[in-house]
Amino acid sequence: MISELKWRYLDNLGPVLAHRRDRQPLAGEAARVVAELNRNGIAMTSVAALLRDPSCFSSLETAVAELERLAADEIAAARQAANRADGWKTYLLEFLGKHPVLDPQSVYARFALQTEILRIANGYFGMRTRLRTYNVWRNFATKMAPRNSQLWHRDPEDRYVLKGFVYLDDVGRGCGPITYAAGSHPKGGLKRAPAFTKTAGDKAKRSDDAQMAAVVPPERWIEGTGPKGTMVFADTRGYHKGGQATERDRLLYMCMFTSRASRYPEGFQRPADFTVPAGINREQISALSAEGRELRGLGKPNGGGV
Ligand SMILES: O=C(O)CCC(=O)C(=O)O
Repeated sequence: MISELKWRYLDNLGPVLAHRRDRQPLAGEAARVVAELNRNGIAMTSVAALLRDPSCFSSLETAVAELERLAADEIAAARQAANRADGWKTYLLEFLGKHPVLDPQSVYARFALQTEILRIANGYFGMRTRLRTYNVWRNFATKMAPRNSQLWHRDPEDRYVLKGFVYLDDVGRGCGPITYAAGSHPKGGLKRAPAFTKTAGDKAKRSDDAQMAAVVPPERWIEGTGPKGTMVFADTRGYHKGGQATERDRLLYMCMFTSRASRYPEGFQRPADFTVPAGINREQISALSAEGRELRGLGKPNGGGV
């Protein structure tokens, strides 16, 4: 409890006050998503239900199709390597590289900074959040036993870590949907941690299904299956696993938000001459701020688009 108070009111006081000063009440689908996140740590919605303007999703689909066309050889090679057990997440290809260059004009940044998404992130945290990374993932279908992030784990980057996943193709059970132990997020008050196995070279504690089931029964596991356009928001400080595609690849866009106080380096490469684009609002400026400092810029009143 003390660390929650310290995190919120010492380490993040500025973002908390800015959020309280400027926030507009959440309504409709965004309000439902935040309520469900608060309750379970995961919430599902869709582009059609959440976004006022679906055009950014169409632009995302177009951009990803072009990436796939340009990287066809790399994808084929990565698919060949996906069954190798001797590497880190060989089942996953990150289209924008491990550390994408932060480009606020790109569709990948614009998607994450859409008003509805940022309001969900800020509403869940109760403060202005920072966008820490984005990427496009292709999880290759393999026949191997679960490993790395396919086993239950919690993400380390902050006290709350909000990831948004947007499905660029249908995700059924055989595509390795994210699976979440409802109520295991920091707001859920789970009392017991599961037993785990440590693997050489991996800092995370990872649990198999039996170990997880001893703490959160499988009836409380939420599987993020859904058609193209499904959006999943999850506080990945709660226990989750995913990406173990067995029948068909999974293709999705992901973005991640933390508080300003996260001690982890951001996932981006931030260009030395990075500047805030004109015409964005204050929540978006905060989300694009670098570690340890706020970007300067008056910004438009919240609610403007990117
Ligand atoms: O691939 C998934 O569904 C889960 C991803 C994951 O474990 C993570 O982002 O921490």
